[in-house]
Amino acid sequence: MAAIISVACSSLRNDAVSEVAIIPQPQSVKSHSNSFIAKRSTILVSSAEEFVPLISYLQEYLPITSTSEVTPKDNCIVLSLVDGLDKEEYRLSVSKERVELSASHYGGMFNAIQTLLQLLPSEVYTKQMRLPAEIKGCEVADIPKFPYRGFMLDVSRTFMSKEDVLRYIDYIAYHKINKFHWHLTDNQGWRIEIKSHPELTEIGAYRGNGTPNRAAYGKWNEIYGGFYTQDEIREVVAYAAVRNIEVIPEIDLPGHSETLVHVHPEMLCNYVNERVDLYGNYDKRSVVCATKESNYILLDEILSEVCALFPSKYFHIGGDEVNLSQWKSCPDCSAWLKERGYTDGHKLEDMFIDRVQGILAKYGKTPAVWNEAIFGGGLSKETRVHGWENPQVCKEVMAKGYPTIFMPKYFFYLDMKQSMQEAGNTWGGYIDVQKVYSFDFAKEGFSPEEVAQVEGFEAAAWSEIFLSQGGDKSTDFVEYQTFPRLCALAEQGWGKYGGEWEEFHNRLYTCHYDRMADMGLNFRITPPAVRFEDGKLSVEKIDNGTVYYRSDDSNRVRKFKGAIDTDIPGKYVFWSEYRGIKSPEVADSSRYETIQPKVTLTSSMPENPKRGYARIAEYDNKIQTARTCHKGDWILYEFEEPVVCRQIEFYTGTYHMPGGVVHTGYLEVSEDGKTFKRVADLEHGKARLCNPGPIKAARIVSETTSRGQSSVSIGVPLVYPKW
Ligand code: TNX
Repeated sequence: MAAIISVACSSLRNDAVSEVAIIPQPQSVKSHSNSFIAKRSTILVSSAEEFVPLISYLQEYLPITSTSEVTPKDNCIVLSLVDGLDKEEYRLSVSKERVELSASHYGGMFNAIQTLLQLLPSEVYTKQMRLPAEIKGCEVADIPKFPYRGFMLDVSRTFMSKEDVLRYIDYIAYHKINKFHWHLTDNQGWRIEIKSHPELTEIGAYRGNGTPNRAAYGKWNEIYGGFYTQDEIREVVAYAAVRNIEVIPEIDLPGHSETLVHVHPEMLCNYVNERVDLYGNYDKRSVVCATKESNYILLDEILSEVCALFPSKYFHIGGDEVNLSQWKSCPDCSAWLKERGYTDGHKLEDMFIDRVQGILAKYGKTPAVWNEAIFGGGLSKETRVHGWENPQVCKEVMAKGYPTIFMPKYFFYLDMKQSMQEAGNTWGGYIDVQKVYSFDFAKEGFSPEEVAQVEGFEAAAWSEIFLSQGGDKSTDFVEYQTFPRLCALAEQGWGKYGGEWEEFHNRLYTCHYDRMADMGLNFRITPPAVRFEDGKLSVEKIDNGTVYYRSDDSNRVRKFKGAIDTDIPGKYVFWSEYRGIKSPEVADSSRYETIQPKVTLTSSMPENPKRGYARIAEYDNKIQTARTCHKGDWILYEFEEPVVCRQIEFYTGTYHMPGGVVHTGYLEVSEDGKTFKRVADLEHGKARLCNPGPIKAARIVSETTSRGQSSVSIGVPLVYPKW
């Protein structure tokens, strides 16, 4: 599968020319055999004032002394300020005598340094580089194609500490990502200190256990969350600036504002929400009223402080997924529409965004928005639009003349699953690193003139499910979801100067895996591909891990050495491992085949008529209750015939998505449909039985009253037949 392209990373032997493998691929790179050996005596030289912060940055990785005085003739690494190069353009030249990095601007020099790090052994990323060390011989001339190469991190849904954010800034900087879009507020938490409104974080930064913000994922009994103080925000902004990264804040308005309106209920529309009840079904209105004048005063107070913290010209104000029905139910908002003869609620959105645009203008900022916000037509053409729905929408945005960031969910949403059996969302499809790399303007019908209008790319780490997947180690899961998909995004944004997928993939696993391992990243390695033909089960390695397997018959882990003779291929599970990092497990597709024995569903909870219980007979996943579960509630599955199988799973919530679950409870099964035996406790709303006896009926029983969710989703039983 992986083409053998001569990419070598290990140290040079004799005079062989080792190809350098840089990610993202530079515009031009010529390898040669004259490597430079960095020693303790090597001197780092720069006389340019602009590059001063970069000297200490580089010294963190390469422990050599620096001078700003006379440039020695040899044994030196020189950062030269030259004329005539573009903002992020650079040259890098390695010879036996010296290494020279040249740029006309800070960004260009930072990029040169990143390339330099990739010419060193991967150990450089541990910050414990031993000297002497080889810097591979080459001449590089490089410039990115797109000025915006972004990474969006959602810290509202899953809070990440300042330290974690700083770590992330390092990771993305290593990939020449130059924009950090910081999604600071959403329905699930307000993460930025506002001095004039301390209540926003005092109340809005925490969820659960009686706070006004409903908890998720069964954390009902905990108060959890966090926020960044203004000093911490300044620290992140400054840290990012050293790393050529501009931080763009987002305060998501007027929708996705549940936290804001929970802290300030007076910002809500003028009607009472009938859904609030004693069981913690919080008022889930998420939209700021568009016609209350006082809202704009409050927003001005908030936004003025945020604007002052971020030097970036752009300020992201959201504008996505506004639930217009909330404005339509509001007597004031609907009167506003009526007076003007409008029926389309988007007109209110235009008015709202226009008002916020006016506030930002006072503080010298230009808005950035999600693509839905521009279709009313009121936004100035300077507005930067993040096109997230699909490439076609991006095209429409561009046709209107807006600077556009490409981030269609089908390619660049890092919350999507990387393969069927892994955790993640699915509504943008499965996205693995190859899919990210596969985005191609020509294939999507863009002309070269249109491409010239594109400002850049962005990958989005939405974090609704991070907490539930990683628990206390949720940041590990963020890393897993981000890398190496972000490597492919970086390549897209830089200009995709490399070859086809195989060539990029080769650079990735032959060299970049080591770098990511030394960075300390918990990245995803590609599992092997499984093949079954003529009674022989084999796997093909996709990268350079070692392949292991085990079978259902024994738990012994074995190294895969050659095809396995079997007539039950689904019994075997394979994975690869590289430097202690394990790929997801894979198997022949027969392992995942399920059967659908006839079953009826009843429950002590009334059904949502639109997603009723009869759907279970069709094995349709859209089954839902009309209310949350209380202690003692049950869900009963009755099979027409007793089911005999090798494995069965009963689950609530959406598989891999733990919202709408029976959080604490157990499963009982019955052979005769009358007497039940408790067999398993629920974990994340699920229970799995291996090789159970015949099952005529099964029942999930809730042991707690769930707070903060308004319904339970009921999954269809997953029944895996006997081999
Ligand atoms: C849609 S994309 C959202 C986010 C969610 C994401 C989950 C966008 C502008 N809004 O609030 O986190 O889907 O995939």
